[in-house]
Amino acid sequence: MLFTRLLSCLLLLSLFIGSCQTDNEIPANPAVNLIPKPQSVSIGKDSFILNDKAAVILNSDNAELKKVADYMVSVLEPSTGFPLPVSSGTETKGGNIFLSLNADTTGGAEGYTLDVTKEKVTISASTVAGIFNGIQTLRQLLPAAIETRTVQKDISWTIPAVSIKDKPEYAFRGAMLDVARHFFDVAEVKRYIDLISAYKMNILHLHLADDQGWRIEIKSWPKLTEIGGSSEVDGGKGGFYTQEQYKEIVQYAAERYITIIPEIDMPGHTNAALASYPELNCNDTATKLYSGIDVGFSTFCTGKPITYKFIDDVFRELAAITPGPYIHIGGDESHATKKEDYIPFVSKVQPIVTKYGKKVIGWDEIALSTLQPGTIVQFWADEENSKEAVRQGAKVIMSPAKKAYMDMQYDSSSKFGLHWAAYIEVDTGYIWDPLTYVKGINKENIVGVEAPLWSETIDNIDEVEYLAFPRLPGYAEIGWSSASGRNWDEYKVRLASHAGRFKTMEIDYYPSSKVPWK
Ligand code: TNX
Repeated sequence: MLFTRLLSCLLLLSLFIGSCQTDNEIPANPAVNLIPKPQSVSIGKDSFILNDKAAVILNSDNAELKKVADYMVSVLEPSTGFPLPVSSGTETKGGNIFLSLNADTTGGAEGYTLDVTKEKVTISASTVAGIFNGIQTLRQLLPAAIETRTVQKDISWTIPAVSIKDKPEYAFRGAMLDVARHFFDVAEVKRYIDLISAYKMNILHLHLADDQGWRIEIKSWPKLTEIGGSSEVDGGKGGFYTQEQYKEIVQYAAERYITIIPEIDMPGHTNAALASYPELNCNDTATKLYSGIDVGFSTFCTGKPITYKFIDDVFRELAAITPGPYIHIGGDESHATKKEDYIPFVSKVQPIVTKYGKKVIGWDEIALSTLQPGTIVQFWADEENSKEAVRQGAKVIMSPAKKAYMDMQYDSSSKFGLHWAAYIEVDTGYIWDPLTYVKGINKENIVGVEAPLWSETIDNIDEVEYLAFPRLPGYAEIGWSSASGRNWDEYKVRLASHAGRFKTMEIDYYPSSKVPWK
């Protein structure tokens, strides 16, 4: 069997250059199957074979570049077993991977070029973030087995000759994880960071507080986690991140060029805080912990000074451990807050955030209030609110629930998920353009795209993966690739070819019948 396979492989080799895989995992040239689709790809004739002699050569002794090289080795080493020593110098010898910082800024803050010839692999960019993105592309050019975490003996680590120039359409390409309805621990969040970074997303928004749980240690208000952190949907034990653990997540994300956006939702979605501190309630009585999935029943007491002292303490502590530029104040579905209280509340909270050096993000309802310059509105449901935000000069993050909510069921038979906004099959999730989705919200108004994942129905990382995959690569592509190059019939074939990667990465994806899996 092996002999005939090798023979046919040799025969094929004389027809066109491919790799002699003993497992037939890469039927097509992986360069045509990249997700997100690069700006330009030109495919050459030869291929590069990575072997145990390969080294990683940096063109400068920039410490950040060295870190990214070490990251690349940590991705490539476990499956290949190759040592891939990293050094810097002017060496140009064949057989190696070259990571080069250059002065060509046409790729912007995140673009890169990737050149693979028979002799060598070169990733160049003017920023280390660009090099990091090039490494994600390189992963996808290798056989899917590159993602296994044990040494694979019989694989030829072939990379097709290719010349790629690439840069993103949007600077903001995000995913959101609701760690409040169900808690996900540090290891689970790191796993999610690894998965989203493989598709070049650069934002992870963590929904850290809601009715069912408060998930971040606030040292000046310790009962938030002591009491508010102890519950979750369906009566589970909940959990929370200490500030040290949160910093560890932030650091892990930063090493993958991902910015963490922390959200403390208010004035509604606050039962966990209201259960922890009686004084935050208008009647000075703590509420009971909540483990259901209703929304819109809780509110801070917007008329009390202690409420703003509380918010100030929370955002002061959160800003101090959040290097990223944003803090998300929620603001959605505050049905228990009177409109005449909601509007001044949002006006009072924005300057608290900016006082600590952060930009405000809020769900689209906050546009009912006067937005401070620099505040960003996240469109999820109400087009009028979002257009009002634009009228006020705000920029918008596009997260339309009918398209981008990964907690929506694929169809009525989906094991997990809700369906209040829509059923979102993989094609439905892919076929939309942030630029045309809401008339009157145009390119100059949009910072980017985010796909939220609410966790009422999921409580471990496998269930996260079932809802996020295979939709998430599509959202990553909508954020990264130009709309003119996107079309479902072409994309679905590329997506199908990623099944091997999903499997070796042990992603529990939903095998949608819309995708022609091989
Ligand atoms: C609406 S989206 C919500 C969340 C729920 C979600 C469930 C948004 C800003 N609010 O509180 O978890 O629906 O799909």
